[in-house]
Amino acid sequence: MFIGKKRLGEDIAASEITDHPIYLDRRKFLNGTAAIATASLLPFSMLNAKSAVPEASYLNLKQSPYSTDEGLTTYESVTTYNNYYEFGTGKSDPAIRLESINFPDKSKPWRVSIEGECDKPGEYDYDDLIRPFTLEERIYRFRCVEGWSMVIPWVGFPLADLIKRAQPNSRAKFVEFTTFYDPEIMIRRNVLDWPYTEGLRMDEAMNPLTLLAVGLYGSELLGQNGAPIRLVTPWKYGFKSIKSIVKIRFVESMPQSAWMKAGPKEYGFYSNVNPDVDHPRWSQSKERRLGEFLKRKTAMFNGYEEHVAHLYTGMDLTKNF
Ligand SMILES: Nc1nc2c(c(=O)[nH]1)N[C@H]1C(S)=C(S)[C@@H](COP(=O)(O)O)O[C@H]1N2
Ligand SMILES: [Mo]
Repeated sequence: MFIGKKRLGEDIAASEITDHPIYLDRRKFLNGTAAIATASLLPFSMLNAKSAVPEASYLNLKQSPYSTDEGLTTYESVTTYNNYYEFGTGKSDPAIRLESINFPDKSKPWRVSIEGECDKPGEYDYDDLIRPFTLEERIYRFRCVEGWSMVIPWVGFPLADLIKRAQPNSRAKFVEFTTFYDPEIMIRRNVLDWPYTEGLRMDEAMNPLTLLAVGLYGSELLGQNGAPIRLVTPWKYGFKSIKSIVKIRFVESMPQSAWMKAGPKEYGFYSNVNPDVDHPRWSQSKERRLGEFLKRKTAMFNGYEEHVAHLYTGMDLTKNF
């Protein structure tokens, strides 16, 4: 499905691995111990799939100037500590459940429909959808509303690139996203009104920081991280980054997200990371970076102020939370 797909440690000589442009630099070994370094030279079958990046799906990615150089959260944490409520509310539920049911099944087509107020709507097979776009690697800080944070090397392309091709018309003021939904395989808890939906204002959607991610750590997304394609908006709380997208719709009025419907006093449309605006039930001033012991101060817009503050000029961010 992807260019240059190879399985690490299976058919690549150790010398070749050392020269690999994406993985075998400091990133692969970040938080990495000698044990992991040694493991990468062992046959793939002997690896713990969770502690090593399993597959190099994307090679020679363009490195994004928007990346942070902060230390990465381990691949293991990124792929086993998740929120994906359709598959359970425990942090390890999505990884366990999605591995056991093999979701999404790559032998089945994944369709994404582009709809609403645009001149070029259409329903695309996933491969056709992403083919026109240049994939890059972007290392973003990620902050969950629950108070933990990570640093993740995403692979993706700007949502703006896709929007330009869809040619939204003048009535398109917002973009609404919808997650795949199948009650047969998803846990039918009544936490949320499924399918999961999210939305962005058009200028937020067009902002160069807004990414459609198809991978992380150079590898294809796993089900628990929202395969095959999910949204990433690094200046917003994690719940905006809707997973396993099947629909992108241009609309005139502000869409209701699944979380707004569930708790309008707790979850607003904007959900911008803001240490000064608390969640009604807890403070948002600090965060715990996964893998660290001490909490750190949360930065306004998650540290992306220079890129996004202008989007909210004149708005009362206490009311527009
Ligand atoms: N469809 C869907 N998307 C979702 C969620 C979800 O439950 N369902 N959880 C959100 C929340 S609360 C967070 S913090 C992030 C977590 O992304 P990660 O598990 O890849 O770190 O996904 C977001 N996207
Ligand atoms: Mo979250």
